[in-house]
Parts: sequence; C-alpha cells; structure tokens
Amino acid sequence: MKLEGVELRRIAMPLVAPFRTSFGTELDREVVLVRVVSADAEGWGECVAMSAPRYSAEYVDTAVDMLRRFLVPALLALPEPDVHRAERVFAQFKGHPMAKAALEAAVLDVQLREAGTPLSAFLGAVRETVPAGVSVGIMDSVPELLNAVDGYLDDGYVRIKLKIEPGWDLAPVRAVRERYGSELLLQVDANTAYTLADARHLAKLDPFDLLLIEQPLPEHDLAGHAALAQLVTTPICLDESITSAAVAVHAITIGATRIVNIKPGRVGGYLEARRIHDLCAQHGIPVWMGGMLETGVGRAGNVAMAAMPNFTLPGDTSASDRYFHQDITEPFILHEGRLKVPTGPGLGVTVDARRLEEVTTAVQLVRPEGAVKAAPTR
Ligand code: NPQ
Ligand code: MG
Repeated sequence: MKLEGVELRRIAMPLVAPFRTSFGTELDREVVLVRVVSADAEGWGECVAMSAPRYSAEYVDTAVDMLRRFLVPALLALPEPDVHRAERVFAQFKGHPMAKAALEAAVLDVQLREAGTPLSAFLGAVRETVPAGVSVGIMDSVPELLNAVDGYLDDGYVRIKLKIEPGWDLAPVRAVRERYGSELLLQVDANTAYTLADARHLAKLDPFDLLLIEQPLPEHDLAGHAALAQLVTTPICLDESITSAAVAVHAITIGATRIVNIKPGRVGGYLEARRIHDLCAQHGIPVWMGGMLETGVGRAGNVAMAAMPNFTLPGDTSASDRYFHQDITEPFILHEGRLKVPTGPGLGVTVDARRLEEVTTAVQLVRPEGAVKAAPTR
C-alpha cells in the first residue's frame, strides 16, 4: 500500500440535547476526523478526544498537534505502511492514545477497503447485530430523568446507564428501579466523581441490583477500586483507568475490576482494544463497548468490535439519533433494540461529502514530503 497523504479535519456537530456528566455539560461535539488516502482507496478514523481535557488528559487541540507534528509524518515515512507497522511506529511517542487510535483506525480502514475485508471480519466478530444500550445524562430533576428514560425505552434500548455524581445517585436509581421494575438492565457511571471515603454511601446502591458501577474513583486509583470492591456487592467496572492491555491485566489481577469497558480511542486503537478483549476473555472478565459520542465513522468501528465474542453485555452503542439529528454517514438505526454490524469493506460506511462540508471548521492536508498545507474553510 502506498499512501498519498493524510487529511486532518475538524468538525463541530450540534447535539440533540445537552449531555451532562459528573465532569461537565456538552452542547456540541467537536471531532477530529482523519482521512488516509492511498492510490486505490481512502480510510477514515475518528478521534474521540473532547474539546477540553475533562474525561482524560487529551483534548482536540493536542490531538491535532500530535497528528500533524508526529504521528502523520511517522506514518508517511514508512516504506510499506500497514496497521501493525503504524502501531509500532506510533509507540515511540508517549501517551496520546486518542490521537494514535484515530490515525490507526484510518490506516486499518484504507487497508481493509483495499483488501475488500470488513472490519468485523478482521476482528473476528461473531454477530450480525449488537444490542444497544444508552447512556443517560444527569438531569435537573427525577421527573425529567424518568421522561428521558421513558423515551429511550420506547425507542427500544435494552439497557439504561445513568450518569451519577454525589447528590445525584440514590434518588435517580431508586426512581428508575421503582418505575420499570427489577427486569430492567440498569447500571451507573460516576466518571471518577467519588472517593474511597464514599464507600458506605455507594454500598447503598447494592439493593438496586445494578449490573455494575462504572469508574467510581479517580483514573489512577486502582488500589482504591480494589478496596472499594470489598465494601460493595455491585460489580465494579473500570473505564478511564483501563488505558492499555497491561493495565487491564493489573486491574483484574488485584481485584479492581470485574467487568471492563472497552473504548478503542482510550487504549490507542482497535489492535490494543482487541488484545484487551482477548485477555479479559482468558480471565473470565466480560467486556462491553463504551461510547464517546461518535459520529458514524467511530460508531461503525465500535459496532463491528462489539460483535466480538466476549462483548457479552450491551454497550453504549446507541443509534446515531441519540446524539445527532444528522450524521456524516448513513445513520445507525435501532431495530428491536439492536444495531446492524456494517458488512462492507473496512468500516463499511460512506462519509457524506455535503454533510461533512456543512460541519467542517478547518482542514489541513499532510503530504509524504512532510509539507503541511493549511486550508481553513471558514
Ligand atoms: C463514558 N460516555 O462512558 C463516556 C463519557 C463521555 C456515552 O457515557 C463529549 C465527548 C462528551 C465525549 C461526555 C458516555 C462526553 C464524552 C461523556 C464522553 O464515560
Ligand atoms: Mg464511562
């Protein structure tokens, strides 16, 4: 495969409604898209970094800078680029998994499109559809929350995840359990908002029979999660903490996590995410696919990966209209609570050039010589 260049594009996607978590409220999704062009095909990747470093240390501007300054030039300098060589050359740079994952995904996509292989086949997927869960933001009141959950259950979502924080935890969980009963698949996500001193409080969630509590404590506090696991019966599931396969093994071994949330962007790409899937399977740890408010580009890859065998819990793989009125690809749509795994080569979705232009805020092309041509569109 010979690469002709890499386009870095910033887009701004209006959200259908504000999305509030313990770390802040989002009104628009600012996204970096990567397009890798070869002689015969093009591949797309989406960077899941947010505008500000609230979920993790990366943010949109650091990702663009990493890509432009280091990752794209390293890729374009490879004599025979492929996804495995790309991953290896990116590893010489510390950190920045979301920037690496975006470019790795685009390389994998162009490679698979050239070969005519769907991403699902490359990953060893075993399902044609995946169940769709939904992540429900923090609201101003319980009635407002119940109204939102009513709507998602009407849409067909098979699992509800409530975002929680101190002051918004027991009451919303109790209200949702009382309204929908014990059959509803229900879990919560704290996005690091608690401390180990809150253990007795978090144990009050135990009677509500949640599938899991996601990332209650700070990212680097694996020992704290292991200690908390001794004080609550609800299974602990790590998200932010699981930054690599090595960390996943450590977290599992010390008892910090009984279930693992996989996000390819958080761990540096689909290859590392696949390793985490495989080693969790070996340890008897179920995994599920996270979500980062992806457009159709990132969503397509996540849905393909969620069809692998050890993804045994419904993911945050929601339909496109959970977040966007209009996507940049054909939208992912719920059919009886499930999404179809794309069957075409690579990601198996097509980017709509007209819609893309409407949401684009800047574009730059990086060519093999390393020449950078900046072309902001507006
Ligand atoms: C999580 N996602 O599981 C993340 C957190 C999250 C679907 O709950 C903009 C971009 C806003 C990424 C808000 C879900 C976001 C974001 C929350 C990710 O922890
Ligand atoms: Mg999470």
